[in-house]
Amino acid sequence: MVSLLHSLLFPLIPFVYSSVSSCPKCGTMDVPYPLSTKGSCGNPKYKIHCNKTEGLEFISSDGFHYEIININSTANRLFIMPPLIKEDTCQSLDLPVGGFRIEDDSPFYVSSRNTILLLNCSDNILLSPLNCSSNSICRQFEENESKCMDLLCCSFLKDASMTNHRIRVRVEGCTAYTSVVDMKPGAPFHLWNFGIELQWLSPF
Ligand SMILES: *[C@@H]1O[C@H](CO)[C@@H](O)[C@H](O)[C@H]1NC(C)=O
Ligand SMILES: *[C@@H]1O[C@H](CO)[C@@H](O)[C@H](O)[C@H]1NC(C)=O
Ligand SMILES: *[C@@H]1O[C@H](CO)[C@@H](O)[C@H](O)[C@H]1NC(C)=O
Ligand SMILES: *[C@@H]1O[C@H](CO)[C@@H](O)[C@H](O)[C@H]1NC(C)=O
Ligand SMILES: CC(=O)N[C@H]1CO[C@H](CO)[C@@H](O)[C@@H]1O
Repeated sequence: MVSLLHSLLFPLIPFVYSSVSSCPKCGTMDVPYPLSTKGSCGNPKYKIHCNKTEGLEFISSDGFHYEIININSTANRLFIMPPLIKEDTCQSLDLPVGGFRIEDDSPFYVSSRNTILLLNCSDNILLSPLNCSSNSICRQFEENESKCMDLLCCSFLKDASMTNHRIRVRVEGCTAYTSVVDMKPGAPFHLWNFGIELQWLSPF
């Protein structure tokens, strides 16, 4: 009986295995299931990009590449680098595509642990639930990022009350942004955990 079972199951194993297998490492980084760097592994809905020289990258729905800093597959989270701010300006490199955006039907979303700092804002955005006061934490960032100094800035927690599929920047709105994960009130600047934390829904 055991050997009959074995002979029945054995030919199936390679097939079953390949349909749920995780992808090979990208450089030194593991690519845990369901993340997928190519069609033959992972789950295709969880596509990320392996650039052999740059490492793992998350690609937004506008085609902008964000470096993946680390992945926690237990918590279904990945942590990406906010876009750089263009030299001598206060403009995020992804400003031309309107900032960070993922499709509404994507299993990835911006987690509610991100505090977003919007920089170089114009006054017409003051109505929203943003903290643009002179003691907003974005002021501390400005002081450490001189290109954005003395321009209007705002901060907010990306919580459940707003869309978790985009961080918007635009000319005549705010032209740059960054994000701090798990911001503790009063934490000194050098302890801020800069990055955008994305979470993914399990594939079942
Ligand atoms: C890897 O990234 C570099 C620098 O951004 C780019 O020039 C190159 O085309 C990328 N390669 C792949 C395979 O994506
Ligand atoms: C992954 O996330 C879980 C849950 O938040 C946490 O307990 C664990 O320490 C994290 N693992 C790593 C390697 O950070
Ligand atoms: C701030 O934004 C305005 C457009 O809203 C832009 O013209 C200006 O160059 C930006 N400032 C900097 C320092 O990038
Ligand atoms: C803005 O943030 C600062 C610093 O966290 C806080 O002291 C202040 O009460 C906030 N203001 C508003 C209007 O939320
Ligand atoms: C590295 C750096 O520039 N740190 C500065 C950040 O801003 C605070 C004030 O909010 C300064 O005290 C730090 O020196």
